[in-house]
Amino acid sequence: MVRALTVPLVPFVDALPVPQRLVAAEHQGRLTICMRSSAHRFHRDLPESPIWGYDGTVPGPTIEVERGQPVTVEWRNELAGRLPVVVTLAPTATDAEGVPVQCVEGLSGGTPDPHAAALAGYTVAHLHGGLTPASYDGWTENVFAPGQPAVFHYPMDQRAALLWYHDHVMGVTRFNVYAGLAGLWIVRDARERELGLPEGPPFEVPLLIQDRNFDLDGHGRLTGRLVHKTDPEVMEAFPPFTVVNGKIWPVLDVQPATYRFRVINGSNARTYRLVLLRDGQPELDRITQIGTDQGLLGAPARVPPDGLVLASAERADLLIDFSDLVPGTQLTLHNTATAPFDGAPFPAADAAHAADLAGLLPYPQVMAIRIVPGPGTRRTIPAELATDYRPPAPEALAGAPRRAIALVERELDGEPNMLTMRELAIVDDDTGPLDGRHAPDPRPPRPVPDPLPAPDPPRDPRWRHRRPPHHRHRCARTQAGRRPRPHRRRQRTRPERHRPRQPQRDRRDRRPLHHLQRQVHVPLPHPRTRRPRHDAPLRNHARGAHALHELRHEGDVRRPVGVGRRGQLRGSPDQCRLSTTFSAPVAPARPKMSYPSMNWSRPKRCVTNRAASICRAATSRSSVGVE
Ligand SMILES: [Cu+2]
Repeated sequence: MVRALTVPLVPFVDALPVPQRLVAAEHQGRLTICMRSSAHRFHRDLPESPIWGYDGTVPGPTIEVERGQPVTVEWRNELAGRLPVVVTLAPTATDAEGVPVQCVEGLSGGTPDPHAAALAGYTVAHLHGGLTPASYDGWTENVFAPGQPAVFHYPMDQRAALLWYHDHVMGVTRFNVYAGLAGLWIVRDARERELGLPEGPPFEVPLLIQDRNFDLDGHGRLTGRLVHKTDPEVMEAFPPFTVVNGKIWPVLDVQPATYRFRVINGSNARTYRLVLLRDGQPELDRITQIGTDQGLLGAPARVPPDGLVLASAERADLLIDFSDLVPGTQLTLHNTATAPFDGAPFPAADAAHAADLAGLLPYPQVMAIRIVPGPGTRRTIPAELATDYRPPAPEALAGAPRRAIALVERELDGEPNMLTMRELAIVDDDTGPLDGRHAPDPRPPRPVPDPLPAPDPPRDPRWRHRRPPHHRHRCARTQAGRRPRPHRRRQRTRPERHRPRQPQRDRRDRRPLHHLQRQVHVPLPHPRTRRPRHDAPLRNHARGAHALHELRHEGDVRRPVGVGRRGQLRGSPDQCRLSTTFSAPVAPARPKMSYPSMNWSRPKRCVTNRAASICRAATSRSSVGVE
């Protein structure tokens, strides 16, 4: 029997927790973090949830480091017991009332996955965004067992930015992160200090935004046990409750001053479009974006008028001015992005009413901000921010080779589809403008190559997914100016849900690949990456950075994009339209990259108009997208 929630949770009753700070310089650059099984209360009215956490907390401590001061972390795996998450696949996409099961609590008739339930605490820590030697990067296969420690050295030779560390185990990253294994990592540098930006509490506040769901007991009460639920139509989990720093819909008290928020979307798959409201009206003008994944922008930027979009693992450095507000004023942060996010616009003025069951967004609330008495201090924002980063000039790109890489959905007979990355074709170096558009390929269409056998034969279909949750690696740039490609919005309405199942093709067409709506920068390998693995700090980027970085890391998407000879075709450009090409100078005689240990197959079919592309050759260490 499917149980229903009888006691709803009340928003904005828990104070926003600020994770414990761990300043590396105060520990001579040597830190110890223990992964522990523990208990955590996600909401005042919830029982404690069993979790796995770094130092036993959700999120883990926020590690703060200085650029140029190496840090050594001893990661101790002290996890005990089995995965504290119930993983399930609901038998139907909607419940008896036509409500999508992912919008509701509990298992929705699904049975707990015995494979997930049997997972012991094997783990590996990965610093997302770090320029890290391969041996310390936390590759998905480099797991260590409960009881084992691992000592990782991080050079921290990179720009100041908000990074995060999280579990990275092959195939189960999404479950381990969901269980709580995530924390923030802040790199600071001299340039930031010159700007006098808020640093540390109370005026610098990290916000780790995630979505979670919980089980119900026989009386419809939340038990606190974490539930990772998917359904037959949506392979990612899009849990209903928004959790910030480990609390559902918390509230933060602020003084009438300018605050700096280090925001990261740490959800497995959900994209957020954040809108700040006061009395139901958007107040986005209070927000100035000063940084992104890779640190400070060149200049401050306004957030887009319909809200700040953050995909999975994406970060934003924001200054929000509360200095003109009187104590007692309350603002709320709302999410207007449906899931899977298709880029469909939603007016910020309606953000208070953004709830959309069909869009797997039952609760748009994220958190509240309450003004309390205090000295009013308004901060002047410098017109120039970063001085150590310049995008490549168009002239510098003039002679650059182009690579075209597409995200394509690979269809598998009798099984869920998978999203993969494919190199499509080489675009001539000297034709076509480098304006972000793909020049039409004058060559006649080529037949799609026959499929090759997949490297890993599928096992339990529930462990394979049509659209894996993932996050991408992006370069320093602002949210503004992004323009999602036009897509039909998912039009599922209640009556439609009761219609007979449509053919697979049509079903998928109604569910556009939301991952493709936004530009993704993926660096291509360069000669440095050919060094032997043991002494190649950047080799990881030759391998991992070509792949979409997803929280599942199973098979295809983690596979490197093969960079073949010029003119070699691995896909069908007529079937995989490119939205963007981007290139940068590389050595003309760039050697062919090969990955003898990595076997990869071709897609059975590329999906028309579903391919976005990125092509980017790494020109310098600082421009390398990192994971
Ligand atoms: Cu990551």
